[in-house]
Parts: sequence; structure tokens; C-alpha cells
Amino acid sequence: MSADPAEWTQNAQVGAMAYLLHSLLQEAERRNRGFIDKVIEGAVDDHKGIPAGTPNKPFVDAVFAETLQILRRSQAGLELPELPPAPRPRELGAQAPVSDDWLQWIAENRLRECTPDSMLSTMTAAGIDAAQAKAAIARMESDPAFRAARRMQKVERKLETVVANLQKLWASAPRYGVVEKRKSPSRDEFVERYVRGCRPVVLTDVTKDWGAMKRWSPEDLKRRFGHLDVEIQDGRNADPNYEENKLEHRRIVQLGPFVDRVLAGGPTNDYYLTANNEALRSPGFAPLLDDIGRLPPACDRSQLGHRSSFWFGPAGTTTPLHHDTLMLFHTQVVGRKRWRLVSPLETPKLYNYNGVFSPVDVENPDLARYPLFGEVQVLDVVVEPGETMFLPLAWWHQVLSMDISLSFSYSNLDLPNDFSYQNPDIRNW
Ligand SMILES: O=C(O)CCC(=O)C(=O)O
Repeated sequence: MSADPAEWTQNAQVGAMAYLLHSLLQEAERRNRGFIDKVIEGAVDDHKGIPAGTPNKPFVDAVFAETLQILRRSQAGLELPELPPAPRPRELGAQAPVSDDWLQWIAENRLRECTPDSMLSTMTAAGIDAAQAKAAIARMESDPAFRAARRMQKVERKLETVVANLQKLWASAPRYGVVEKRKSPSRDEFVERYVRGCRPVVLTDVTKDWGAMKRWSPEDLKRRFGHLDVEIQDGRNADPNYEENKLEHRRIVQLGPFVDRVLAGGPTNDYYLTANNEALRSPGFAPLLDDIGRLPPACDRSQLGHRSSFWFGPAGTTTPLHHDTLMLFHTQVVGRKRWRLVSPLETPKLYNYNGVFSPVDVENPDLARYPLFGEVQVLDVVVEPGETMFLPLAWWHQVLSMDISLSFSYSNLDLPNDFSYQNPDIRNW
């Protein structure tokens, strides 16, 4: 506190005003629920409207930060049985402290080994006072909670190196980078080399006797099933996270008009009938299953109806990089698909912070943002009509339809095919 009595008086006035405001806000909220929410919304909008080049912008930001804190404290107070103490005035001229969200941001970015300088420039660009940001970054290193996080990180790093060494061993096989195309491996070889060996393979002759190969086409879908409803994904182009947000893109449409849309629409990623459609569980689509002949080795025919899906869409659909939770087969009936595959042992380099998804676009990776991906080896294979991709456990894949495409996927292995994962759910990192 300053030793100057004139400043005390000013401080006392600011404190009295903050206290009064706090009490008035609480009373207003009591009489009119939602009042503070509306004031917060208004303040946030006002703040957004202030141009970046405004003189003294950091000061203006600090005023808004303080206003929001007073509003939120007044609101939080309503949940408590007693009126909490009103916010106390700071010394005149003091900057708003670095918020908890920013402190968490500093901790996470230090754990990712971002340099203090790069963090400082991000924080100052966001309007935070440089001296405060610098002090907060420096203090983090000795924060006990951060030191605990560093210890846990050592344990995680050990696991990462174990996994990286196993990957190095896998990748040292002379033909690791080539996805094999095989005619008819025996069941024993298939199970040992590909299922337990966790090696992707394309089977080239599974579909020799499939009626689907002669019958299935967009026109045939329309003729036989055009009157039925299906669930598609739509409006994907407007959403960079369309796969993670797939529930928001669900639409029920009639298959006939959807076939017309695909045939007339040309290459696009905007709409796609994906495995999420449960069409094969509905009796109307049962004839499609009659078109499936001999199955690959180690499949349980009796489970086919429960554990299969068909996919239909234009050229240009992209299923972004993700891994499935089980093993599956994916047979191309019409058109080609390009599969880009990454070993599960490379997971620590894929920024898998949310669910089973990686934010990296394998076709066009942003290495400035995702530098670790530069060390990843991607396997690349085009699956032709009649061919079947076997996707071993937890292999990452990004899939591009090169033509109008109709495919059939199935996970009815007669071996254990049920695995659990502890998926992270961090979306705002
Ligand atoms: O074909 C696609 O677009 C994606 C296929 C896929 O991700 C899968 O079958 O798991």
C-alpha cells in the first residue's frame, strides 16, 4: 500500500464504489434472474468491438477484465448462503493479475517445451502486460503443482520412449513402408502375421464371388433402396472439425435423392453416407447383405449383419486422421480410396488430445504447429474396387475417396475384438 494519504483516499473511494456495485448487482440479480448474464454478454460484446490499435489497449483490457471479475463474483455470490466479501481495490496503477486460464496455458505450454520467449510474445500479443507475463512464466518453474506435473511427465516420457523403440524395431523391417497386397493368406498366416503382428494388408481376392461386385452401383442403390431413409453427414465443408462434431452433421434423407445429389454434385467433402448410418440393421436394406459372398479369414459370418456398414459418397470425401477402437475390414466395391496409415506406436507424435482424433492433416501437415509429425512415417496405399483393407488394431488412418465410392466395412472377426482406451477429451488446448 502506498504511504501517500491522498492515494489512500482515492483507493478508499474505488473500494467503496466496487463494494456498492457488487451489492447492487446482487440485488438486481435477485429481482431479475439472468440479469448479470446479460450484463456479462454485453460487456464481452463491447470489449470485442474495441479495435486492436486503440491507444492504451492493455489498460482498456485490464478494465474489462476487472469488470468481468466483479460481475462473475457478484453472480457466484448468489450461490452462497452469505454475501461474500466484496472485491478489494488494488493499489492504483497495478495491472490485473495473469488469470488462472493463462496460468494453465503457461503450464501446458512449458510442459510442451515451448520457449519462454515464444510464450511471452503470444501473451503480449493477447494484450497481457509484458512484465506480468514474464514474471508469471518465470514463477511457473517453481510452482509446486507444476513441479508435480513435471514428475508425472517423466513417467509418461519413459512410456513414450518404450513405444518409440518398439516402433523403431518395426520400421527397421526392409519393407515396413509398403502395405502388402496379398491374394489368399491362410487363416494361420493371416492371424499371426497381420492380426497379432498388427500389420496392415490389402486382400485382393476376397470379393471374387460377391454379388455386390456385379450389382452395386449408385443407380442400383437408387433403384432398389431409393425410397428408404438413411442417415448421412452433411454440411461438413463449413466445419473444420466435422468428424469430431459428427453428431451435429447428422441428417436423415431419402436415399434416392441423395444418390442424385452425389451423381450431380462432382467431387466434394460436404456430404457422405458413412458407417454411422445403421442402415444394415434395418430389414429394408437386408438384400445388400445377400450380395456379400465369401469373407476374409477369421471372420464370423453369423455376426455380419450386426457388425457391418456401407459407405457411399462422392469423390473428394476425406475421413480425417483417427484410429478405430477395434480391428476391421473395409472392402471397396465401387471406386478407389487412398488410405494413409500411421502405426499406433507413433501415437505420441500425433497430438491426440481429443478422443480418437488427431488434428494433423496427413495430406498437408502443418509442421510449424505439429512439429513432431515430421518424424512420423506414413504408409500410403490405394485400394482398388474388389480389394479389401484389413485395418489392424489402433492403426491411425486418413482416407480419401478418389472416385464416387461404395464400400462395405465389417468388424466381425472370430477373435477377441473388443478393446478399451482411455481417451483424452481436451478440445481447447
Ligand atoms: O472410408 C472412409 O472414408 C473411412 C473409413 C474408415 O475410417 C474406417 O472404416 O474406419
